[in-house]
Amino acid sequence: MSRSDELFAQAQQLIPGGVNSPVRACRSVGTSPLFIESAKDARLLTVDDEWLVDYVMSWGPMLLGHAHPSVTAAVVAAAGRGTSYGAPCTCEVDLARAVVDAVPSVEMVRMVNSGTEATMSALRLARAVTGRTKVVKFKGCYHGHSDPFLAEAGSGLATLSIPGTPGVPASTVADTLLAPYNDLEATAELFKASGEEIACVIVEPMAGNMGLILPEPGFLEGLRELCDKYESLLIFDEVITGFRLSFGGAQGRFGIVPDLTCLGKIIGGGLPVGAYGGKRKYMERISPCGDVYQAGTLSGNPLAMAAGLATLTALKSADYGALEARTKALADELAAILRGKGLPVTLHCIASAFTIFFTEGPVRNFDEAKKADTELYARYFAAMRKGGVNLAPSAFEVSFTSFAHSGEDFEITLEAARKAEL
Ligand code: KE4
Repeated sequence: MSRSDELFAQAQQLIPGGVNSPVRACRSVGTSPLFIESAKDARLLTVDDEWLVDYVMSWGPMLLGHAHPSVTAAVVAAAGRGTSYGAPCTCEVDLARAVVDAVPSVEMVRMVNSGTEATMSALRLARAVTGRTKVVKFKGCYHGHSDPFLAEAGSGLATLSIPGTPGVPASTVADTLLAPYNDLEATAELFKASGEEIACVIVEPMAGNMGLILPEPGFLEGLRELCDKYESLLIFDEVITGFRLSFGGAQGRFGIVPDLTCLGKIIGGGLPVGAYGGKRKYMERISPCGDVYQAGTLSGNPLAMAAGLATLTALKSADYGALEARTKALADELAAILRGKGLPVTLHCIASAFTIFFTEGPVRNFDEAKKADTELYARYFAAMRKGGVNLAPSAFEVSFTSFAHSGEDFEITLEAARKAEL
């Protein structure tokens, strides 16, 4: 029995499913997780002394690569000054300023501890600002695990949501309206029926939780116009795309300005950080300067702020264009190798992110993404792991590169794909 398997057996006695977040259990690809001893650059070292080229990258945060020297040094130095004060510290101001300077829509920002907290808080703020309760989200988009977002399309009318999990009351998702991603017509229908009650639209400006799906031309612009017309707020969930699609996130790349923005992952440099921000007139409604309550014991934690600031400081001078070109070349070659095996492949790629869907496509929304062959993905996952490559243990996630991925890493990846018997 491997050390990973020993640890997983112990973990399953103590932690639900043996993991602290479900996807890490690797159930959808029919295997067990590998336990990690350490990570450096684009590589993970397992507890069984195996190196893997990593494309999960902690599900997005590690755009600089693992154990980046400036991030590690910042965290170590911060730790020596104490791990939490329960009072403001300089680094909170510095990271807030870095976010405000980088993200076009953000004039003020509140730090929280996860993407879930960020979107949960942004929804509360939008409801307070508009005095309305309904929220529009898109099927297949994931905004964290707070109740209002755990809604699925009910039978009959697409707009009738039902809870996506036990424990969420039907009343909680009664105000959650659903439309297919990239479907502006269906979204306009929701506004036509309930526009006066819609507090906000929340959208991943690049969908990253049903595999990578890009907004079709006019989709985001159309959401902006609908929100303006009905005086609802447009919330960009940039937990994945923030500082990844460009230093200004998806909004910086696509030129669409939302009213509120949710951030996470990269802005913590691997430590627990989320944030929500936007126009000053909205953010000043947040307690204690406003009447909308939101709080957190470890929000703005000095170590997390130090990691985030070191990360954004390094990214500010990073060559996003070069990484995009390298990522596209890798993804194109991977897709060509897999197509060369006679497999149906739809490749979506932007910046340092890509998804290979095992279907002919097109893949414009969740229903089309679900046509992908998940059993084939599981075989691909296993073959790549055997070849020393760590992919997301789900067909509906994104592969992330980083500024630390080397040519050798990419060659190991392509060789694993060439050898894969699928
Ligand atoms: P967290 O609460 O997990 O920090 O963030 C929630 C969240 C919000 N918005 C978007 C667009 C997200 O992608 C996420 C979380 N992403 C998943 C993977 N795609 C996290 C992985 C996990 O749940 O373990």
